[in-house]
Amino acid sequence: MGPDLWLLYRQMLRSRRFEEAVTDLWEKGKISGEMHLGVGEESIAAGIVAHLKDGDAMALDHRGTPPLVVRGVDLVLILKEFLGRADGLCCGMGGHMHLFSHEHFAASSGIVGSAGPVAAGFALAAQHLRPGNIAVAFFGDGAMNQGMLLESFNLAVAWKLPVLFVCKDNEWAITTRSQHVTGGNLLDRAKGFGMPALEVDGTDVEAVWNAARQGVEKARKNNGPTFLLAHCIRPEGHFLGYTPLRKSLESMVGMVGPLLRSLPARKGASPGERIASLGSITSLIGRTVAEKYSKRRDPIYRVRQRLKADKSRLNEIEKEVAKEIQQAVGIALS
Ligand SMILES: Cc1ncc(C[n+]2csc(CCOP(=O)(O)OP(=O)(O)O)c2C)c(N)n1
Repeated sequence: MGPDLWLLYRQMLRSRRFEEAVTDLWEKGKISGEMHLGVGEESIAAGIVAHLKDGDAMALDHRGTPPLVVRGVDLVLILKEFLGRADGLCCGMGGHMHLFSHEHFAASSGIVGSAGPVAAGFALAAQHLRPGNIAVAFFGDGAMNQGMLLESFNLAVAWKLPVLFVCKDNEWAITTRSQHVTGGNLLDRAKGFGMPALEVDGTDVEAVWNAARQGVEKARKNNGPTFLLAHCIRPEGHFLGYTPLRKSLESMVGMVGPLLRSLPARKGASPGERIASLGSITSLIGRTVAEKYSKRRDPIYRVRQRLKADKSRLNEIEKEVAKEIQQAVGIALS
């Protein structure tokens, strides 16, 4: 049996609209500090969380809002937390990066890579106290170079812990291209620990749902962890108001002219190296622009295209979601 795409669409849209509302509050100065959004990775949150049941746990990174929204954590409590209110989810002390919901066994942290050990701990507890329950760890490709995450892979395999390790791979860690600081390939790295590793287009919610099902079923049967590499995009850049994205784009554009003019120069790098630099700069510009403006890899657009034959049902869901978010914002601000 396949996923209920209507349900997944609703969940993804709830997350997107919620983060748009958060963006609005942040831009108005009502939310202070950095704000890392999960826009572009709603399909990963929805496709995975759809398999979770009561007693399952989630360990989240600094971009934890989509899984919390999709898991059913009270939106008003999350918003109040972001607003720094004492009646927020964590008494206004956690902000958007350090959230905890006891009811949902969910914990997030801004310490890159910590989702691994936290999920392993949740899974160890489940193994002893709630057999059949599992834990999911969500983290980025940057975290894959953190020792503690790799140590948790090792223990999860050695102790057959019921964990699904989910790497949301957008190929960047702030301003660092992951490929420049990563040896080997991530799937092989996970396999090196003796863990099954699956790769999926993380902007395709159905593909994520199918891959997650395999890992979750295996973990529930006490057959140990699975690694899921989900490729995704981050149209907003690292965090809200992330000028380096625009700035680096401007500076990259500025490099094209000099590189072109240098092609016939007799001194300096070889023509092959110059052409390669030009190629990598132009492809980086193309990809950055495409991620920001093209809908081709927008997970919400993609799933909506598959549902568009039933316009009235889409309209109904979109209206309901808009109303839910509007009401949550209204209550949180009141
Ligand atoms: C242990 C640790 N080192 C460094 C940082 C600073 N830092 C915050 S986010 C980030 C990049 C993380 O990249 P990735 O894991 O790919 O997640 P993304 O932001 O791309 O979702 C870094 C290095 C941190 N928060 N924690």
